[in-house]
Amino acid sequence: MPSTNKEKSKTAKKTSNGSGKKTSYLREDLYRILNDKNVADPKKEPKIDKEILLAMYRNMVRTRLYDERGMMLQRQGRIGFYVPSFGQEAIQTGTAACLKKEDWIFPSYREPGVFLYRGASIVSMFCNLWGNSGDVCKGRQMPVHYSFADLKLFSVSSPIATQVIQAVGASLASKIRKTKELAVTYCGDGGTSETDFHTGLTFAGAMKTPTVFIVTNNQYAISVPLHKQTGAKRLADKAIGYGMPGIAVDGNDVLAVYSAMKDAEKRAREGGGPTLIEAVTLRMGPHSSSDDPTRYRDEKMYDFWKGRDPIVRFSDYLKSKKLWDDKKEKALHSEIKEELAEAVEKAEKMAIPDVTDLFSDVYAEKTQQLLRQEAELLKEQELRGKFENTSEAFPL
Ligand SMILES: Cc1ncc(C[n+]2csc(CCOP(=O)(O)OP(=O)(O)O)c2C)c(N)n1
Ligand SMILES: [Mg+2]
Repeated sequence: MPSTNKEKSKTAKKTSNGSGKKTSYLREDLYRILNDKNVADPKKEPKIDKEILLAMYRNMVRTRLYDERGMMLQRQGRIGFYVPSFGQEAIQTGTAACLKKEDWIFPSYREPGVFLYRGASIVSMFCNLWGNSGDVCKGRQMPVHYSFADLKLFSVSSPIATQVIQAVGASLASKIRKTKELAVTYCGDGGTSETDFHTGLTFAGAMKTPTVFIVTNNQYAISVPLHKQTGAKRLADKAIGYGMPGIAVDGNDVLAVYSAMKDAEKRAREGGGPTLIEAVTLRMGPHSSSDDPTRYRDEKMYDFWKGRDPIVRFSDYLKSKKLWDDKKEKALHSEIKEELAEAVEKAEKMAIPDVTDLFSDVYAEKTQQLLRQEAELLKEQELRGKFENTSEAFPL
């Protein structure tokens, strides 16, 4: 079982060296199961059914290919905006794989893999990117702001860390109702500087709510590097101040992420209260399709993390267990690419939302003011002709 900072609180050592050896950008305090050669430590290796291992691998590849498709659609000018999660597939999959369908998920905007693992419709996710009539939110949300109430996947919202307090509220409700459902929430390293993060963890610690806080430390908040974000050496150490266990894991080692999450999930489910998991990785893509990371990122650090691709590492592990091979890899890629192509074709064909959808779902019954505004807009449409989608550029 991974030990938390209750038992151990090592700070990160400076990892660079001037000996001519390749510089390591990996903190030494991280919980790891796969070593540098991608071999699992037999003492720590979690017991995971073969079907689950393969489902996890599939989800990581599916997430990567979904992200690639999202970026490509944006570059082709077919959608306005995209936020990729390149390099963060192990964090999303390793945590999602530990949850029950009754559990609540409050994601950030960089967790498409959590939606996919949970079974969200890929067509519906693409419809959100187009903001068309097939989108759950009928085009009233930003792209990548997915929302699946039936899967207990709370709507993504852009203001950083707002989901943290929402998750604590949901898990407090579950504690009061004695349902054994837990709530998991994701935020970034930048998110830990937000008031909502502090408020959420204060309440969770004091009320011992069944919440798991996943902090994806991808070392940047847009262009702001971690050392300018906080004076803390380890984000996992923030847990101490709120009276909960915290653990820092190698976010590119899906087995380590899974083990830390299993431990947190068990604690929450059995009434032991919340846990903070800091999953350390590097954001391998741009912040969003509007960003150019080459203007600010440390290229040596980038190259280092490129050599630690979580998908390659997991595939090496699965190959060593005789569960995977190159033929299966090829088949998986073509199957997923076909699935994505079909989903894109379906989603792109959907009509734009009806203009009256601007006024629906606000209240159970439209107020006088909404009715008046709706009538005005319809009159305008009569005069000018049907409104069309003219959003070619996205400002963010
Ligand atoms: C409250 C708030 N402040 C600022 C922003 C602008 N903003 C959008 S993303 C972002 C960076 C967040 O970084 P991090 O939490 O590390 O998550 P990451 O993008 O790395 O996944 C900022 C500052 C915002 N959306 N909300
Ligand atoms: Mg970040």
